[in-house]
Amino acid sequence: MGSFNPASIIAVTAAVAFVAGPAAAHARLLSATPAPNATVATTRTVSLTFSERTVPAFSGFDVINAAGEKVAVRISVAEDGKTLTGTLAGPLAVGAYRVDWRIASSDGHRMTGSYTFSVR
Ligand SMILES: [Cu+2]
Repeated sequence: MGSFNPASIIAVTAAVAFVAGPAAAHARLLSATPAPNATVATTRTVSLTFSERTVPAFSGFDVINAAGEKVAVRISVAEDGKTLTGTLAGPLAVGAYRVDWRIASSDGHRMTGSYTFSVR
């Protein structure tokens, strides 16, 4: 117990996080704009908010039009790691869209999901 050992503290923290993991840090989609199943005026941004911090390197989404084509989108992650905002090159055309999302939460769990919305 004499010398301070950062590695052992990290190991203990990791073990506690592992035990507490599934209930404590499993991310799920809380809300999105446009909302799932919504019909909205055109928009240039799509944002998704998750219940836990996501790992940016493994998190993102695609916006797919009715023809099955991906719409170019530039994604940024909020400082709290929970909200992913995609900025489109221009306003979305009228039509139906699907958002396919994939995230990793800080406990290492990966999740995917999808929802649709329409632009009128
Ligand atoms: Cu989890």
